[in-house]
Amino acid sequence: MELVHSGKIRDLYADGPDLLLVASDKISVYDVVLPTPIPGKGKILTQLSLWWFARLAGIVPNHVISATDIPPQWAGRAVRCRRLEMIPVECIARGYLAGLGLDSYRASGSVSGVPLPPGLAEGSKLPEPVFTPSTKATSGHDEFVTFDDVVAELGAGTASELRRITLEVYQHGAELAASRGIIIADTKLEFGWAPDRSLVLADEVLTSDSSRFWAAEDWQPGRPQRYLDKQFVRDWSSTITSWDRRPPGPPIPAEVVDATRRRYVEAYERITQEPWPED
Ligand code: PZK
Repeated sequence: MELVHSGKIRDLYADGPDLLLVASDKISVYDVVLPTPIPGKGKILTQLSLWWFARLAGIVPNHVISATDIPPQWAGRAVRCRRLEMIPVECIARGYLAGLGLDSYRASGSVSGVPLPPGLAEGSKLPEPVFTPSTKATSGHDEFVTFDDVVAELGAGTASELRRITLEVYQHGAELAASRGIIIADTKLEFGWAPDRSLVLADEVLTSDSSRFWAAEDWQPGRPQRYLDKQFVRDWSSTITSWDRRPPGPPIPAEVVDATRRRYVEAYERITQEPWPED
């Protein structure tokens, strides 16, 4: 099969007219992929994304063709999907302040041109979720763009639809997750056009690799939040004083791998309310 795109964590293959999105067990912290995989991570996140796609199908059509018509070496961690014309805007919804959104707020009081009230802290809940689109800058890092920039690039109709659908997906997902003890602070969605020019939700959806998942019981604005899944790896890596957070990262000890795997399973089980079958 032809590799069409290789990301840090996932790969994209062409299979005739279809694409196969294949998730690995790789994990990154501080944007650096570590040399030790988390066994099962690719499967868990793929199955969680599929669960959400099915749940959200009433809000927006998606690119999934099959989760089972997959070569055996990728079983469970690949999705066969329709090839779309991808929209070059990352559609981000934020309900809480963290990451680059926090940086932007501190610098300007706004994110993607959306003014936010004064006095918010790291991890604060926003008065209401906001659409904060970004584009891949040439530097490789994402750059916020305003809604008007999206209008200029895609037209007012498409821009409004993307904002509406993104906020609806976030609202629905965050509400459901919150009822199960998980705060989804923000999420990044990717869309494409089908041949009939309808908008289709692509990539992965509402996983902890495309979103910030926080344990609701630990949430406390005014400090960096604890991530539901990666926190063990982050905490352990911060004890490796010889690592400057540049590649290559250090190998992860077995007990940190196991604890991290358990957190991925826990997020899957809390959200879907189904036992992870391979646990
Ligand atoms: C597509 N990516 C990003 C994700 C990678 C790269 N349905 C689609 N049709 C056409 N293109 C894409 C998709 C999807 N999804 C997605 N780039 C193109 C990406 C994962 C791994 F290497």
